[in-house]
Amino acid sequence: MESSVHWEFLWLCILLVGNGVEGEASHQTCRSLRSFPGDQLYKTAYHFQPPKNWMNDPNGPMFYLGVYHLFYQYNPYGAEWGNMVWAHSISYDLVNWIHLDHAIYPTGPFDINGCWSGSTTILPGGKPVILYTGIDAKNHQVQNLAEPRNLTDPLLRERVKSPHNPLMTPGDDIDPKFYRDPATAWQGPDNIWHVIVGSQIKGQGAAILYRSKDFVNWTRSKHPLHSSANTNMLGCPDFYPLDTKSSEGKHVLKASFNSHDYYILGDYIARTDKFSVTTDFTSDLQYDYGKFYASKTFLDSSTKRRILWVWVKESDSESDDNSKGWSGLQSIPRNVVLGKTGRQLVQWPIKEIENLRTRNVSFQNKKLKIGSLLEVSGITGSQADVEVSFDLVNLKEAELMDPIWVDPQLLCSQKKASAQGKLGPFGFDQSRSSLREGLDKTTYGAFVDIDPLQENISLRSLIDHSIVESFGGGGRTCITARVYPKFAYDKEAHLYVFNNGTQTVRISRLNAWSMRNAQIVPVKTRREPKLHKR
Ligand code: DQQ
Repeated sequence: MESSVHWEFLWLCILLVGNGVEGEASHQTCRSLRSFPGDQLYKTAYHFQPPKNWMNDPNGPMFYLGVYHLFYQYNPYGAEWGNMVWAHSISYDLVNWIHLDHAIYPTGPFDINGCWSGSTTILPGGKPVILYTGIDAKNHQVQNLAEPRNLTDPLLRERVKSPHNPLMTPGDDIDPKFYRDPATAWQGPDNIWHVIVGSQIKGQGAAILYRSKDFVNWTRSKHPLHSSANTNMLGCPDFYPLDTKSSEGKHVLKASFNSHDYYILGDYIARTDKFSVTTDFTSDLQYDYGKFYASKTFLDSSTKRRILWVWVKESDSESDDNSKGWSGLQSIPRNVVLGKTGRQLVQWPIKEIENLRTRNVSFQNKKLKIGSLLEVSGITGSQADVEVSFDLVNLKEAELMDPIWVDPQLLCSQKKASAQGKLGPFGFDQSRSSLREGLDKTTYGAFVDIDPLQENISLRSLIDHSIVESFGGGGRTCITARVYPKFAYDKEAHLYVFNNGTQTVRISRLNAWSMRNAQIVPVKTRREPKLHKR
């Protein structure tokens, strides 16, 4: 963190529903306590969710013949993980979705125990092919290929699996439990295909590199593209260039481990097949410092955007999920670019989501005195898009960074939003709106690399019933949280801006919108495939 001022001193807060509000309202909301229809209360209105059951990783997202495709890990039989298939949905705008029949499900010895995560590669000429992990008859992880049956169908409703499956199997030095999640492949200047597969070898995370002339016969390279003592199983690797017109130069390598998605930036030289980095995976560089795992990007060829999808898991218990009948959702797709400093990525919700904005409230230049709490009324607090920026009236008063404050998450969990600093605090406090017992109420925290002498401090939050996705400093730092309000839901949800510091701050601008529902509907195109519950 090299900016001159750090956010932990800026004790400004925009807060979704205060705990006091919930407590005071308790005697008026007995109705909700008697029958607690969590399945409906917490279901999102404009985030992607299947109609029921368990969902996890996004798989093989792509744009094909004018249609966006999202596949995802899905359990057709219940709200807990298991029986993995690739479910399939399509969209024309990345906001409204149509669910189709499952795309990939167990059919042969190479995937009979499950079809796990993988990626799409668009071959020259435009054919989208899928590499995915199959759990074979011996419960080993192997890599398989599936191709569309009919390339003229923009919905790509049917696939054929390669007669050569499995194409890749773990070598003697690889534990078959740690060998999965093939990334999108890329072609070198010599036309050779390259792909990485996530693994753990001798206790270190490894992005194993394979090469192929024909996408069917793959040879393992002597050295992984990257290995790391900082990770265990290097899950769901993603490797992509930051220049959308080149397959060389500055690249991102993302790995999922310890429940978070970490990335490193480095230079990839195609001629030597070397990815050189100056640092390894550390907690400093994460896509998101909240609930966010197993993400996957794709290049949207229609707009040349790199788009990021991610699984946002629940923070409630397994029995809550079973009574809700569902678990897991996808973040709003985010556009990812390299930030101006070149040191980190910047993410922003795709602009199409703004089409759902409706009733608007906005104001400018409002002073927030010490201890004040300002309600943003006139919009739906439980389903909103809020942008706010703050101007520090008296920056000279900011506290200096204490060198022992190296872990922002620890700092935020110790201080909480109500602890009075000089300028601050700033952030959402998930526990305030989730008073129910048995929830994971981790307080998230992260630094934001900004210079408040040069720019205002900004925060955008997408609020959708049980999820809050927040983007600080124009997307330099992101935190996603799940919330399960016991009282403050639907019309009872209120939105406040507050200042718990000892200095006045100014809201330079606030713009908030209620959000309409996205249309997410099932369409049955053919009969449900026969699945064998395990
Ligand atoms: N989920 C998949 C695996 C992947 C994990 C199985 C990450 O392929 O490593 O559902 O959440």
